[in-house]
Amino acid sequence: MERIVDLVGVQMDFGASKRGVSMGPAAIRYAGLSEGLERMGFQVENLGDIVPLLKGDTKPTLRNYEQVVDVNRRLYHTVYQSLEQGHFPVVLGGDHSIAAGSISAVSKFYGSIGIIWVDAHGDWNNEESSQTGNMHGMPFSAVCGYGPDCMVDFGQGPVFVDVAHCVQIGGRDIDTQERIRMKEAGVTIFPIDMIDELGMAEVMRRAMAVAGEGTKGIHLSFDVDAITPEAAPGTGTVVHSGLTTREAFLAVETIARSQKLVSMDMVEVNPILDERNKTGILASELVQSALGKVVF
Ligand code: 5AB
Ligand code: MN
Ligand code: MN
Ligand code: MN
Repeated sequence: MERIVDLVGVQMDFGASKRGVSMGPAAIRYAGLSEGLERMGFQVENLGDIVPLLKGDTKPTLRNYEQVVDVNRRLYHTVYQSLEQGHFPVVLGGDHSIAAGSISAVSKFYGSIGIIWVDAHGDWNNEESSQTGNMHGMPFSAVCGYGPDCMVDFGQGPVFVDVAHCVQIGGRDIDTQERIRMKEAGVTIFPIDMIDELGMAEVMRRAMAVAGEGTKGIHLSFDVDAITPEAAPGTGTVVHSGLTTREAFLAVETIARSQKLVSMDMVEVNPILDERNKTGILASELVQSALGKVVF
């Protein structure tokens, strides 16, 4: 039976300070994602893009929260329906605030999932700990029940993800309060220096055990700023000395081989800051590899 991949873009940049990441879905599509997935033997259903409201309420601690919450609610329903149909949802961002809606749906559908969060950042702030009020710095905390609840509670009775099955990979720019909150919650963290020491292969073996054992599936949330800026310049919050492209591919290839992946987000591609769609192409290839594209 042919597996069906649902591609859903989210033209969201209200969760970030810089504009332009809303054009990420177009850039990843332009790089040939559908065609690549079809060559791999998938049937691809293009669900189009979710477009945010033009105006909405805001507050200093949760910037543009009305638009962010509204988009996450709509994305929640889209991803939930995709899973109900037995499809594999791939969410293209857009800023990372959208992971709140996508993961909420996956968690509600399966009851028990693991999360692998590949990112230079922790995304573990809430309205009290955040220094910026930018909601793309909060989704990981939100889906685990550490707030802000407005990002994940759409009246569906949210199922929070158990932190015991959550892994952060590639972290190297974590806020002070955020670090304390992540440690207290008990997230398994493989920051960049630990990847240097252990090598990505060993990190992924450990990550798969944490996220995969005792769960019904794994959700991958991949922020392209995890990758070093020389290779992935097209993103709003670059941090020096990140993952090499091969480390990034090894991570997603390992996840693919486990056959435990049930959904994913590919986010934070900003075409305005990119060089000839380098980051868009990389994002498109990483999605294909996460879905099992083989090197040889
Ligand atoms: B991204 C920062 N920690 O909370 C904050 O790009 C940055 O989705 C968040 O990982 C970066 O605003 C969010 C300073
Ligand atoms: Mn992020
Ligand atoms: Mn990031
Ligand atoms: Mn970013």
